[in-house]
Amino acid sequence: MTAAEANLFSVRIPKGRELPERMATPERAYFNRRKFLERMGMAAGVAAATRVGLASTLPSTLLAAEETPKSPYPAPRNAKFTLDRPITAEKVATRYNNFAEFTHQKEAVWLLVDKFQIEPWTIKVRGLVNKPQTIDVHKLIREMPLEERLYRHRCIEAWSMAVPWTGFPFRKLIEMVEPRNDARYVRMLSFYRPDQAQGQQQLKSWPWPDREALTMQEAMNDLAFMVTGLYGKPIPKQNGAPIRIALPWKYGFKSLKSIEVIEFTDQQPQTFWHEIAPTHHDFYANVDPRVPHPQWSQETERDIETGERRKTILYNGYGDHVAHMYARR
Ligand SMILES: Nc1nc2c(c(=O)[nH]1)N[C@H]1C(S)=C(S)[C@@H](COP(=O)(O)O)O[C@H]1N2
Ligand SMILES: [Mo]
Repeated sequence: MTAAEANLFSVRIPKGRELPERMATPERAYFNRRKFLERMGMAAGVAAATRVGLASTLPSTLLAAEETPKSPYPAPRNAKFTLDRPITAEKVATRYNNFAEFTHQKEAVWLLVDKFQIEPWTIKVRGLVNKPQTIDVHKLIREMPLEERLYRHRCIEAWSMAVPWTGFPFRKLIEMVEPRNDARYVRMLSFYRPDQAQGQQQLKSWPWPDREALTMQEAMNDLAFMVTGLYGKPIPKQNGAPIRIALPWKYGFKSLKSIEVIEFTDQQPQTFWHEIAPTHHDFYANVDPRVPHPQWSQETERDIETGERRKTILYNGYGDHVAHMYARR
């Protein structure tokens, strides 16, 4: 046996399940296994073994590690979507959240998500489609063309931010499952896990899971964006990991987080906030400064980073993309 071979067989091969916790989490998407192997002095061993025809005797875990695809983050930015204000600081946007499943205290959501399990995660697609299916979210991320988009976000509570989401057009997923001609609405459901989300334990009488819906035309609009990343990294739990939607022309409550089910229907679905408080949340919920909330004006909004107030714009400034859909209502 040569020195290289001896070296190879004396190395302890890390098996997948023996990986430290930090590599077994979604952050493994960042983790460059090739570099890891190099640091361990193993890549050289693999190369040497291949040269001397030993590859077939190598443990398959080692070869599989060589083939692990690299992280899709950060994805290329789509230059079509520009902002009229600075990007909100990452620390602000990831520590000021609306996520009732955990708490109503916006500053505390990020501290309460530890027990929330996002691995594994599947999306069940059902209803009026030719190809109903259950999709693994990692598979979806690998197969969809990821891009980064800078979007404004406007909450019905009159706060706003501007962030770089990473994801893919909702339309791409819809085309994949082939909706039938009688599909007129798309309904999305989030999770119900009171053991992992203390807000669901406390608000027992609420109609969980949170759910939202769009017309087919809205869902197919170029702006409707399925989000899997934020600030060039996998999206944090508090912002809706592992997959949420961003609908920047609508009030924030329509942008459902942590989506588990997508369902195609022919009837307009009942939605979560509409059911809780119908007078405050209409089905469309398009940002409109002329229509006040029952308790406050919607004419201005507050930037969550600077505290600055600015004028709210119809459709949150996205009229060029969406106004045509509402012209004859
Ligand atoms: N599942 C779920 N999705 C949700 C919510 C929620 O409570 N639960 N809140 C909504 C509201 S009101 C807003 S403003 C945005 C906030 O997203 P952010 O915390 O990433 O800023 O998420 C929306 N999606
Ligand atoms: Mo919101």
